Amino acid sequence: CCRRGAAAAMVIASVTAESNERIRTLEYPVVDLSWKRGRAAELLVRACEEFGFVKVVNHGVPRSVIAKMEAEEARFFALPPCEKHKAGPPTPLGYGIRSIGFNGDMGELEYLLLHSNPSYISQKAKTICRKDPIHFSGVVNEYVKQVRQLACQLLDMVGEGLGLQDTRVLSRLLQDSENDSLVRLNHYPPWPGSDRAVGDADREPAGGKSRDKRSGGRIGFGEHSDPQILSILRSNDVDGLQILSAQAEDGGVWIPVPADPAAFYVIVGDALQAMTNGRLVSVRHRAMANSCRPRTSTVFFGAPSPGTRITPLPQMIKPQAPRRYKSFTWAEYKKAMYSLRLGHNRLDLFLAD
Ligand code: GA4
Repeated sequence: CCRRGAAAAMVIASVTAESNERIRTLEYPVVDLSWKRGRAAELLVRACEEFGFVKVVNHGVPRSVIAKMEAEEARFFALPPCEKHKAGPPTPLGYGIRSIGFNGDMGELEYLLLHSNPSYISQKAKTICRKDPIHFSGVVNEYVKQVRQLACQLLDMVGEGLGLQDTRVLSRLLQDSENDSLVRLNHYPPWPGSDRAVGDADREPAGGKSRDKRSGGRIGFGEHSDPQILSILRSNDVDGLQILSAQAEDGGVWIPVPADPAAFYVIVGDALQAMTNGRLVSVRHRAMANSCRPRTSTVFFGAPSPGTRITPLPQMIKPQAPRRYKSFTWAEYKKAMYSLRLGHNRLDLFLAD
């Protein structure tokens, strides 16, 4: 269900979550990109400040592009294991099953992690899809192109909403020919235990087990923030995504975000939090794998080039908002992230003195 928040006029979707014999109504923001640009930009910024997350509808990515991508993903995950392993191991890119990263994190999923560079995808397609590599790379490259455009549009709106002098400063990072953006195809197999209620459950310790302590729900991909600038996620019609509310007063509540295959979900990453000097927050999120049906999700992670310096934008530093983060390159941040567990608050390592 949807309502317009009275004071904020931010469109909020609410979801009723049942856990521990309590029923709660939890909310997350929605922005319709067919609204007037200025208004949408203002609300987008508010959503990224308050939640670090927003669902976007009327996004303009053609349905045919999405459908072809979904079909290729289904085809890939249906391959025999030996064929899928030809794309792996994930070091860090490639095909992975259960194991996430290099430090012992585990999930209930299999995935294909690719660089978003078109020539990388075309090369990789030859190992992934020997029968028709050109078709595979054509479909993935077109999807990535469309979703990157969406990410750039959203970043320009963020630039406008923040009142930056150069509104394109963020989107240019994703358009750099050396940008380090990734695309991730996830497949969460069904859980024969049928659908379970997983609402505002206890927080899992960083890099924790694959069960949620309070709800008993099965965690597909554990709690973490995305390291990049902006992530654009889409899933099939199976629920699973949960975001951790950023409001300190509720002690961190998991908000289940119902699946909507017609929408994209936007996740603020650590690099954008750093560049906005903490004004936009990188949201902690996770994926549950509780459904009796398989869940698939596709995520574009928009990142700058390795040599780009991530530093709070001068306009974001004010007497009432002193500099919060050191300056670091994307390559330095990646080095730190791969040396740490999934759930680590890695941006804290870069706090200004
Ligand atoms: C989380 C966001 C993206 O899925 C990802 C992940 C990456 C990986 O799977 O290789 C990481 C994780 C993610 C952050 C910490 C490190 C690296 C697994 C992990 C334990 C592709 C990314 O960029 O960072």
